[in-house]
Amino acid sequence: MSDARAIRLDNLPKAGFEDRLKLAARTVDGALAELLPRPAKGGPRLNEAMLYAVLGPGKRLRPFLVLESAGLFAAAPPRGPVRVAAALECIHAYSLVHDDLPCMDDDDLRRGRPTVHRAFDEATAVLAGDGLLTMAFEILAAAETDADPAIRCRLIAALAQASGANGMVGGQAMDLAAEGQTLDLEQIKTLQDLKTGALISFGCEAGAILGRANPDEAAALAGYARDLGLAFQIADDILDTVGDAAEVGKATGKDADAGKATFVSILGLDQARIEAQKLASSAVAWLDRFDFRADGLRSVAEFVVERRA
Ligand code: GRG
Repeated sequence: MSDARAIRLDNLPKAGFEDRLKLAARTVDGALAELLPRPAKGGPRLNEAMLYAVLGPGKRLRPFLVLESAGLFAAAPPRGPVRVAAALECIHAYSLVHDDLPCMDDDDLRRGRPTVHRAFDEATAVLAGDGLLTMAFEILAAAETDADPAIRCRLIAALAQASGANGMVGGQAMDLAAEGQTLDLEQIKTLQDLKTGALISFGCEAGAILGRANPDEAAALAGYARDLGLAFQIADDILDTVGDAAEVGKATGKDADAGKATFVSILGLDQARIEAQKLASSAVAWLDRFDFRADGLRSVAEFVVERRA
């Protein structure tokens, strides 16, 4: 987006945002606690590991995007957005569990607590991730998500695209393949667009699908999500460089130690901060067509670049 469309973030309404995010987190956690099988037929250990992974103390940013995007449209069904938000958090939680495994990032700490394979064991962590991944689609497929089967199919297809080989899983594969390689800015953008951006985009796309958005509204939300996802990832790289591990809740500096190119290593810290702010402003500008009901989405853009965890 051009700079002309960018607006000043500090003019945006802030009041109530953090409470709104917390309320969304509580609502989605409540839904997740109800939706997860208890006990799973696979036994209590698998069940406990799934709950440990999905109800860990995260921000619930992606569920928030679903709820706020759907909230723009009167046509969204009453229970659908919470269920879709829960399904999206299942996918996100599974990706973190698998990303932390010894065969991937081999991390001991996630969300300020031992990773799932440390708290349980490696096989249980793999299965808990698999269980959450598949649970997400079970949630979307149920009639309670939306009475219209065509809407449910669109949600399932969109989440499969966002999380699969052409989305998050593809981004993770590119990331693994990039170890020891020198990536340029465009290559990093493509990688991160898939690895992190695809799920963030699904959050807004799902709101548009549930809300029966028209093509212009859907395109505006897609533009917002694209810029927001990139701003989020740059902020994540900044946190990985300057963040405090205790506050961030996971090990920091691992990418730099592994010689991986990041937005910070390519742009430098100051320019990375400027780019993140620019993208957040640009994300907000996409929301011009929406009224005050988009204030939650506007505030998220600021939150994403200013967050410390
Ligand atoms: C293993 C299939 C597979 C995919 C892994 C998402 C991902 C791909 C790996 C996570 C690694 C990582 C730290 C990516 C940076 C962006 C990111 C997803 C950060 C964590 O998301 P937050 O900050 O976490 O929203 P919380 O804990 O708040 O939910």
